[in-house]
Amino acid sequence: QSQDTTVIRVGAKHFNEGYILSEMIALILEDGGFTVERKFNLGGTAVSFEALRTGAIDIYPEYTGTIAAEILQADRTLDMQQAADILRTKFQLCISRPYGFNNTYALVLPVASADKLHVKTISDLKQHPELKIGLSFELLKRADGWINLAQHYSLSQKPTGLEHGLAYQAILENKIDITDAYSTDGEIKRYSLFVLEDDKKFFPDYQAVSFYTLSLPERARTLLDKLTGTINEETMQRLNSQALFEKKSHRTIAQEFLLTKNLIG
Ligand code: PBE
Repeated sequence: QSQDTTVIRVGAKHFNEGYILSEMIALILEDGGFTVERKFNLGGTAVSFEALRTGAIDIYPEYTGTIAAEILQADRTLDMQQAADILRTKFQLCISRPYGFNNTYALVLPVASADKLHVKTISDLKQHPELKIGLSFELLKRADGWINLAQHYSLSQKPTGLEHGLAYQAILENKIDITDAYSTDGEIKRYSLFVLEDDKKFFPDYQAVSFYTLSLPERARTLLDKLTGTINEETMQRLNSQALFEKKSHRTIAQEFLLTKNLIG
């Protein structure tokens, strides 16, 4: 294997899936002979994008809907080709083809409560203004987040903010009735949560992709193309569960996945 002297700095957003996907990127590049620096303790979307834009990192995994709605602050009419053009000309950035899964936001509540309240869709929440909603801090302020969601569905609840990692515990302890889930979260199945249908199609598609600077070596991009179409929603949910319930490290999870798929040697 040829040794490349280029150091590639890989970033990660702060949640299990962010770390697992970033480890996959790092491991594939290392397997291809690159030296990788892991700069994983970044934070949310704003901080990670800023790091990429200013050249503090070269690559991190992001989601198409997040790029369009939050990073570019675009309305729904912008398609991914147009988004790619703006990223290239305005920021010298690029996105890969999708890994193969959509990780969308969703509102969830315990199956038992959904049955009792007869709610199946986000529209149904209109009948229950008394419900206590606790949402990830980021979702409270994002363009594809609460303010526009509440307007889209005419909802009057006043949500509180909480750390996404603690939201499920808060639901289990009845501190809140509803929270936002990420659709590939391992907790949804495990805690028997009901996913309310986004019946008025508020949330965009959030396809996971590599988000990187145009100066990333061509050979690195080719290596990373191996991830295209290899992870579906079920697989991502299973990998996230391994971090949560089997206490495996993000690196081990990523490595086992890549070895099984013959994506690293
Ligand atoms: N998402 C779900 C969010 C969090 C996970 C992909 C919509 C994001 O990271 O942008």
